[in-house]
Amino acid sequence: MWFGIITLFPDMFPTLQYGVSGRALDNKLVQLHCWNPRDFTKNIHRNVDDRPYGGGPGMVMTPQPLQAAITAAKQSAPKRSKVIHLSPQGKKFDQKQAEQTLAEGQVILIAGRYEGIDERLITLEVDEEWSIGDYILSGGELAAMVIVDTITRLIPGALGHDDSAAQDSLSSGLLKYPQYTRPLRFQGLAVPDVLTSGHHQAISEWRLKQALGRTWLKRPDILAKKHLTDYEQTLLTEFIRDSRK
Ligand code: 4G3
Repeated sequence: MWFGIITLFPDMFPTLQYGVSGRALDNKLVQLHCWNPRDFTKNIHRNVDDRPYGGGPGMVMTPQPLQAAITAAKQSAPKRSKVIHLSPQGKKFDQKQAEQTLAEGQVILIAGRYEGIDERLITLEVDEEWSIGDYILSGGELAAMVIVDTITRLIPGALGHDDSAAQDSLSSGLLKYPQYTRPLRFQGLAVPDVLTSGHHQAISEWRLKQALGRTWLKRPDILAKKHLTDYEQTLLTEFIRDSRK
């Protein structure tokens, strides 16, 4: 997977050198390249921003250095690459979008600063706008890192064990079941007996029931969109009945 990042702060991205994403970078499963618009300025002061026409607070990123940085990124991309602007106005980034982008193999992410970027740059160069959630960041870099991390952990072999990302929460369309490790009792609380029974089918069934039940309790919006098999519906009905006694 190839990521091109357009950012005034490329030094923020070594944060991805930790954990799963760090190993994926080391193993060349992921390539991450930054282009800094400041390196593409045509003015002697290397300015990348200016005052908004019409007045108002703050500064706006000027289009020329951004366009030149995007052109350089496109030339270095392995294939024709979608250009994404990270913005609170964008379409919500989710697990499905992550899977689709992994299938495409490359993406260019624009991380804006200040009050935003000149609208004409968006018109000319941006294919889509994505948001990681309904809140405002000081810049698009943290949003870009969230997206890189989410896509990276879907790459086959990126998780350092044979566990498939397909088993993760949300890939199944459900929240994760509860997890336990040693000790068997902690502060008076026991591990559910079924998990120490050695009965693998019973464990799988319990976990699916918990995943369905938690999703019903905490994210009914997710459950409403998901088709349940007869078996899943039966387990959920049992969970709901058990939760009422
Ligand atoms: C506006 C993304 C804001 C224009 C970016 C950059 C939140 C998100 C910014 C612009 C951001 C998000 C930077 N804040 N929710 N701030 O994904 O070009």
